[in-house]
Amino acid sequence: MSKLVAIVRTISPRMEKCELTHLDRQPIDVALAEKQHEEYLDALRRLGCELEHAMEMPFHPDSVFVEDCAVVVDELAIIARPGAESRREEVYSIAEALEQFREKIYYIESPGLLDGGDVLRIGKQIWVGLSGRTNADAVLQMQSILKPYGYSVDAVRMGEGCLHLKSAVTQVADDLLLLNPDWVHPDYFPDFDIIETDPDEPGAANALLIGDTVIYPDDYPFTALLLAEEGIELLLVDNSEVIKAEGGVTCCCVLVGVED
Ligand code: CIR
Repeated sequence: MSKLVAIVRTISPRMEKCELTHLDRQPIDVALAEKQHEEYLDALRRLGCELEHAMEMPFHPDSVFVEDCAVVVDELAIIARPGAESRREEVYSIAEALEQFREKIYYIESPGLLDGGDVLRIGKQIWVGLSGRTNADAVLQMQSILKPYGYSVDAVRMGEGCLHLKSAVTQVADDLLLLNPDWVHPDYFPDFDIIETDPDEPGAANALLIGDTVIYPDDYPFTALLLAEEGIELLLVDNSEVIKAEGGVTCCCVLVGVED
């Protein structure tokens, strides 16, 4: 039997001081963010995840975005080296949380820069976005770590205005991707069918597939409708405060498959 563990972390009371790259700063209601985060954790539990809480980092505004700290595959974990200097310290407590689940833990080393949000993995295929946070050196390091285990690792160029690869494209069913064509070219993913986000909802490509269900923000109703029309089962969450911090639904957990 295998189970899915979701490594998560609480919202920092300083979340309104978060890094912002493409969005204007708007006031963040931290109490509302905490309530929405609880609902998100409930959604993870409802889909069968066991939660593992990483050490709280209240002085790190972006510390809830644990996805950026690590990339986990069945055989090993890779600890990222976040592109934003303010976020570099966040990774160590995630590495600590991962030690109980993976024997082999690798670290992206300088001059490599990698945010986990730039890594899309589907089976043995891995794509790494060359963003403002992730560089080609990190892609080379990922390749040398992962190729011996049979993974392909391909670099992806992205359009202006896109923070991470998974802001631009995520998996929503076995052979189906949700993708914003202004931010990433569909030709990178020849083996997959594509649903394009609604043109009025550029941030709408970030969805979190667990089993056959997609955790999805109710903040993008037009794209949600497109997904529902495709027959995709949606578990809608209100994600307004995380979105103001330039985050999405994938970024608040690290999913780890674990054999019982
Ligand atoms: C940042 O700019 O690093 C945070 N404010 C948002 C990070 C979101 N992470 C993600 O999408 N993987």
